[in-house]
Amino acid sequence: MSTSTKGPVIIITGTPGTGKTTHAQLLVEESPVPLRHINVGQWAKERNLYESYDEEWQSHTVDEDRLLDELEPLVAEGGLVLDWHTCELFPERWADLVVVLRCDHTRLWERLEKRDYALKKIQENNEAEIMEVVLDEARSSYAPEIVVELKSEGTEDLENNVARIVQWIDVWKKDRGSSN
Ligand code: DAT
Repeated sequence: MSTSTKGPVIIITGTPGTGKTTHAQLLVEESPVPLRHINVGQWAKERNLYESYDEEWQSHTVDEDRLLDELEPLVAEGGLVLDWHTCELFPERWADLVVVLRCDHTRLWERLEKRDYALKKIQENNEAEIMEVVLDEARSSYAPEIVVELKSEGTEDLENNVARIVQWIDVWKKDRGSSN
């Protein structure tokens, strides 16, 4: 568990296009405690935390050691939402809650097409979603009681999911209050 007293560290993960950033943004607005949203992909890009560029996949390979070094002090402060398509590199002690977003593969395909992803990248992500790659990763990296799988297909799902996470934060806060 995070040692923070300020706020929890929540990881929102899932295949690209499942709604991580959309959820993180709404959660920051609705959270009862201040939360800072870090879109880890963008964060790495802004700081050039890359070790190479993969031509085949048209994507950069993140320098994981440097990424973790830069994130560590922010995690220590607490009150963080980490939004990324993978989660297994984050140390288990960082996470208070790991949310894995899921989406029907037809809908996911449409979302990724709108992003102008190359066909191969759409296929790869679509297959990963069907095979539950990110969910398996989360389950094998964190204690089962902190991993939550949530459907993210429509606006109603988005609102319900964020309301659920807000409820979880309320309980987290109460637990902290009574144990201090
Ligand atoms: P991610 O951050 O996982 O890559 P996103 O938040 O950028 O995904 O969402 C991709 C697109 O899909 C974006 O146009 C918003 C839409 N979307 C995602 N989840 C949704 C939901 N539950 N309801 C409606 N639209 C959603």
